[in-house]
Amino acid sequence: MISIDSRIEDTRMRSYLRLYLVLGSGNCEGDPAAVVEDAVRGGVTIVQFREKGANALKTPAKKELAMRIQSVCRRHGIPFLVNDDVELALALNADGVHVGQNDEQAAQVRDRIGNKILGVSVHSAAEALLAEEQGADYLGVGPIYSTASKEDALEPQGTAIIQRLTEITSLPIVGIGGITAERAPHVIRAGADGIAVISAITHAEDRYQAAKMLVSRITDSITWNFA
Ligand code: 3NM
Repeated sequence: MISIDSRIEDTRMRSYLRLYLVLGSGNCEGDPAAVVEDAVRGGVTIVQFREKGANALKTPAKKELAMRIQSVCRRHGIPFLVNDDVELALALNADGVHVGQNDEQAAQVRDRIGNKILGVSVHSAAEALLAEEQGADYLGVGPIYSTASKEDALEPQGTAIIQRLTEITSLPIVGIGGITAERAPHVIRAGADGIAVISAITHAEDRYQAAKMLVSRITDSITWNFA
């Protein structure tokens, strides 16, 4: 468990967002906990358990998988977040919750989770400002590029949305949707603190190497930013 006595500090949140792995059983051929292990060894800095889709596991199997993923995260000292399911996050004492626009209202989730990390998916300036007001710790912004990993994904917005949001909010931002090692530098240079991926890691032949490559592209872009 990440120790959060008060709301997470901005710089710590930004560093956690560097390489964000989102996954559930539907994204992985094998055991998702093994995918997480490889990915975290390769440099993933935060994990979100997102169990969605027609064949999504239901508790108790869902909870059992979440616990195994959480235990990998704890062993490596990185935050473990649960998508949408506040009940599950509280039952497991997860480090946080991520909600979308169609999930429970961010303000209500904030009330329920106290100082745990709260991430909110936003797609516009108005949604970003509302999320900030309602107590979000970071914004997930997407889809930046087209994605096959989310059934109800909106139209890709490109990196311009990230730049726009950095102008109106000081919240940490992670870009999501269709991000690959090649595209990661564009997302970082637009002002994102990090990138969130599903398929770039879960569908990679070598998940450890894929994560390593993503980290290296991100790190290079950040250096380039301040050079
Ligand atoms: N949320 P991949 S896009 C989970 O736009 C998710 O909010 C999105 O998967 C959003 O890295 C997305 O394989 C899927 O494209 C990201």
